Amino acid sequence: MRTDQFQAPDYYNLDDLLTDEHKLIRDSAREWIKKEVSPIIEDYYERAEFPKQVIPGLAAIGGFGPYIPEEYGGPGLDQISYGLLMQELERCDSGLRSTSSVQSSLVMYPIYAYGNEEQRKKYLPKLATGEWMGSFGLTEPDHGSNPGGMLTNFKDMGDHYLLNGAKMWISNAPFCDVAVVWAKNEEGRIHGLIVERGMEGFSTPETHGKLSLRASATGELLFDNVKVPKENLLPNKNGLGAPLGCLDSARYGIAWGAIGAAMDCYDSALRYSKERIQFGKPIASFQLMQKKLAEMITEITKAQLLTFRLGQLKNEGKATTAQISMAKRNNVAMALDVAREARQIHGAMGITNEYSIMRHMANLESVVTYEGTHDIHLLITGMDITGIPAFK
Ligand code: TGC
Ligand code: FAD
Repeated sequence: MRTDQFQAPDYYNLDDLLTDEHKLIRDSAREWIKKEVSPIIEDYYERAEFPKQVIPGLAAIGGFGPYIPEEYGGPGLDQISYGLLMQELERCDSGLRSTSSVQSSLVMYPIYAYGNEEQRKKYLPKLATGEWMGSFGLTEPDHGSNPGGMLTNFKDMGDHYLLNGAKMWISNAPFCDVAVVWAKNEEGRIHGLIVERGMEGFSTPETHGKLSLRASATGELLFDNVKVPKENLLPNKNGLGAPLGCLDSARYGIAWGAIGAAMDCYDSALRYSKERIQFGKPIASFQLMQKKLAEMITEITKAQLLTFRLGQLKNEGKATTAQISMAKRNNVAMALDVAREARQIHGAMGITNEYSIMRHMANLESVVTYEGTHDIHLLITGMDITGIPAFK
């Protein structure tokens, strides 16, 4: 079993900008991961299985709804704490962060922000402890980057809604207890519905054959004349802006998370390069190796500063969709570059599961696609700076 020797790079003393509470939250998460998750993650990744036994621990470190107020069972933390938690989780594995992101930003957030008091009280406390796990159904087989074209629909049957359609590529779907599902009403307006496992006609088949994000369960959400009680409709926001608002929160978490994956790759590469001897010297003594390491730490540091500032804006309620989009795109692309360079530094060892590099690299291929592809985020920045949407 591999020992987790991770030491976090902090080239610009970012720690000085964190509060004692931030550091406590981050360090507790790091300690829990080293003890409970790092020793098992490679095994679960190889088996293509999510390690469900980590759910209570994830809840205990505040990994489910970090910023949800205490009155609904959340820890009521600020946005920088949320970001630091995502950084630590993805430092271990993007799939671990995904499980937390989906539960927090894509299930708890819409229930908190768009739900009524009964819905908040019914669902949020159980989601915060992990007693219930949730999923978020936006993407469909024929509508990924263009969710506004979705076909999933519901009809008003008087005393209930009748839901039909299919969602695909849904994280946590195979074991979710509840799903926040986006569907069109008879006028074509998008609404969020809470669908519960056990409702007749609702099934969640698992998607197999993934070569990325293997320690996260992905599946479909299928609705065949599902009777959804009327009280399960999220009443306080509708239209495409409702699911996109949830994505703002999840993309923000990914911006932090991707830095964690990059930090792990860099830390491993730095250590390996000082230990590995070729031509009678540590490979870290070669100029080309130092160029790689110097560029890696520079890009990580730039991403850390960008994201910390974004966290301040988010705490002040001022972060825009376009600012969040830029950080998601930049940091994931940065992490992929860092992972590829780190893989080279490890030579042949880099392709084995003795190191986390190849797993991070494969995971990041999902992260660069989900929550808006790299190119969709370029177009979001393009639209923001020119005022001209170029999606269609
Ligand atoms: P567009 O016409 O631009 O916008 C429709 C309406 O939505 C409003 N809006 C937003 N509102 C709140 N928050 C945001 N972030 C918003 N972005 C847009 C917009 O103002 C408009 O409102 P209104 O009142 O004028 O109608 O929409 P479009 O159809 O042209 O599409 C734009 C586009 C392509 C940027 C968008 O649809 C998009 O972001 N596509 C990417 C899809 C995506 O990211 N899917 C993610 C699925 S979930 C997932 O991947 C989970 S992965 C698991 C994990 O997180 O770990
Ligand atoms: P497409 O939209 O078909 O895109 C294919 C290519 O075309 C991309 O390169 C894209 O950038 C490009 N493209 C598309 N439109 C344009 C354009 N206008 N201009 C230029 N280029 C364009 N979704 C959920 O709802 N919930 C989840 O929990 C969830 N979890 C996921 C987990 C994993 C592991 C993965 C891989 C995906 C998950 N998704 C989830 C789906 C994810 O959000 C979509 O895969 C993503 O939005 C892209 O959609 P698509 O795969 O259909 O690609």
